[in-house]
Amino acid sequence: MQRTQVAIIGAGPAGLLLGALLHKAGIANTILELHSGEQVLARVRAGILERGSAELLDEAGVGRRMRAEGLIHEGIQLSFGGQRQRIDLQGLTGQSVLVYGQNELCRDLMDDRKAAGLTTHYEARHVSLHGLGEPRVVVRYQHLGQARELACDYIAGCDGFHGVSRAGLPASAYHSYERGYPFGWLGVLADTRPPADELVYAQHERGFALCSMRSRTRVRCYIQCSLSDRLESWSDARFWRELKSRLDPVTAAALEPAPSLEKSIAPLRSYVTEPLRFGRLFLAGDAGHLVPPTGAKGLNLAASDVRYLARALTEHYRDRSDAGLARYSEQALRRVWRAERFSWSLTRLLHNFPDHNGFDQRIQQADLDYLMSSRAAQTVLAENYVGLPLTE
Ligand code: RFL
Ligand code: PHB
Repeated sequence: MQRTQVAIIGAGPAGLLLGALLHKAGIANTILELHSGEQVLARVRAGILERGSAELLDEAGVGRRMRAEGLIHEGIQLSFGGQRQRIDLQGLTGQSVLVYGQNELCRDLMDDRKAAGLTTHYEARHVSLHGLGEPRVVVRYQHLGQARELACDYIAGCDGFHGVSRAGLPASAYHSYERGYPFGWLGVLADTRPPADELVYAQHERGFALCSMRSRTRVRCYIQCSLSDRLESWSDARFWRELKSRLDPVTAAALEPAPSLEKSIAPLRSYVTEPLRFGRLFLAGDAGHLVPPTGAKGLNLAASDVRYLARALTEHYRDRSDAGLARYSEQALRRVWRAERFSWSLTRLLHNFPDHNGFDQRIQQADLDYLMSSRAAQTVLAENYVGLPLTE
């Protein structure tokens, strides 16, 4: 039987970052990941880091490439009614955000973990958790066809929305709150120049669109699509045509189509599990909650959960105090719910809801109109977008 202090399920950003922070604090940890490292790195997902998330990566000792290659963005652009208008994040809040791909961040964390000689078992199948209410927990899994066991003090469930950590709990152990949306996002990654220096979020009668980027030569663009849409029916040509049709003329003219490097469809969902602790199991990141990507909050919430959890585990081992562990769920959920509220409201502001009537559409227009005419309303958006402060 192998033994560690903290077993981490999942090598996404939450699991890898937690592993790095625990290692810095001298706490032994082992990660079990369902997929191969290459598969984890092949997923194209988030791109925007709040200051607090970037600082946490510095604290974990893996911020060097992010600081060198990440793009600092001091504003975002809103495109609607044929025009583009700027929200001055820096001017309104004194803060900016960093554009740095989630897979680059995972690569940095994986390289660092390897260099430090820490154990990660990739392709760990059939993970199951045992004895969550007892002093010593055991994780069973299969690796290369062999049954294995890992004994530990605590388990961090960082295995995303479809993971086993939450799924293995009895339904009576937690409550979930959920809101589905009647649409998804179709995303394309392509090597072409971004049509603007900043991200462009577009509200249009044909549906939402977003021009994001990974570098000055690589874009990540999204359009709102129907839940029944299939990738096969979206040729590159059709995607770029549809995207342009939803943008203001200046942005549309600056966008040069290029072959897609990756194309995927993601449904949008809001979801929260309460609590985030079950005996010796703690959920962090998408394993405990989901937000629609409109507010760019998912990865940043994973980082703030992990920050609270790493501090609580450090207090446990270093100071022999369980106060942080007792507070974890409540503390993390408070920040989660604020991000849920923001992500939901930005989704509502910018998307086309098929069941909305003329009244709802006029309210949406009035919301945008008010936003662009009120510094107070812009400050509300900006302070949420750059990230609300972390409570101690
Ligand atoms: P992940 O990234 O899903 O990682 C979970 C890991 O657990 C593994 N796993 C298992 N391992 C062992 N046993 C099992 N049974 C397992 N089941 C699963 C998985 O293989 C995986 O490696 O969760 P984590 O670490 O909590 O990270 C969360 C973020 O990935 C997510 O919140 C963001 O990508 C959300 N998101 C965005 N967040 C932002 O902060 N800013 C953004 O700009 C942003 N853009 C986005 C996004 C998500 C998107 N999609 C796909 C909905 C854009 C999109 C399109
Ligand atoms: C991205 O770059 O993938 C991205 C950026 C901002 C969002 C969502 C996704 O709100």
